[in-house]
Amino acid sequence: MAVRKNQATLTAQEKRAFVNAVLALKSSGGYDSFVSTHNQFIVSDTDNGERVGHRSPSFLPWHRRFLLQFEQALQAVDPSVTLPYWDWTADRTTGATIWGADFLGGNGRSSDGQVTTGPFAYSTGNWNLTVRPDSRPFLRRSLAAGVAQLPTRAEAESVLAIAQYDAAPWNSTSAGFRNNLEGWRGVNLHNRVHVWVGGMMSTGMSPNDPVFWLHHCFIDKLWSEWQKRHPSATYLPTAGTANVVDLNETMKPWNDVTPADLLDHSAQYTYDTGF
Ligand code: CU1
Ligand code: CU1
Repeated sequence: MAVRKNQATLTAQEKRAFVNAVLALKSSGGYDSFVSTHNQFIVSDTDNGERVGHRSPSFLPWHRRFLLQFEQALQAVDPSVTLPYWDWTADRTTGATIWGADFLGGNGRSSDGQVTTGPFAYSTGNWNLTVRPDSRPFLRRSLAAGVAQLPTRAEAESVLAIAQYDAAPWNSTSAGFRNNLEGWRGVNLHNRVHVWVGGMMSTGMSPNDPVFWLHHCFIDKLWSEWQKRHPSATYLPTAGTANVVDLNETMKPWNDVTPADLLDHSAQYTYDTGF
């Protein structure tokens, strides 16, 4: 059984294995297809009739499936690797070890936002952005610039306490757990973390920054925790809703998996601890 761990508890060897698998996927070209897919689903979320990846109930199952596919791609390189998660309620400073040169590297420099330390620095030659919003090929970050504070544990707890999964009109104005977690409403958890990191994380091409996976792994863990705390609550809407993915409807781009299929992740992975 694959166990997903808190990145703060990884050994030096586990950090190296994760980084090396990511770099191997990048050099084989596989990594960039994840960036394209994510960006395509940001765009089609607003352009097409059906909302899938964001601003809709399937935000959580869509990313759960997306992360599973990425984790399997890493495991094809190194079967020992699982996705680590970043508990940003605990590791909440620009000096936290997640930003170390032995893991994800640090903040972007002030002149142009370029990350210059760690394995994803442009100068290493290993991390050139090919799916990118403009001609700049380097990873950019501006930690704590777009918003000063990451969400707190109390804020996360307040969202976990919301008993209903989602609500009509099933979008970025909805009440319910999903939209409060996604961050269009209320204390703003997920969206705020993208803005706090800044640079590529503030764009639809956010998977260009490997911290994307650790952020979304924690979002997935919060959903998992919410499922445990509200055992009688279910994914909504269950059926017959235009323009969003119902419980038993397949999701693009896979077309072979429904939210119902993804509710129980225990056969594929577990988390090391509860929240
Ligand atoms: Cu996303
Ligand atoms: Cu996200």
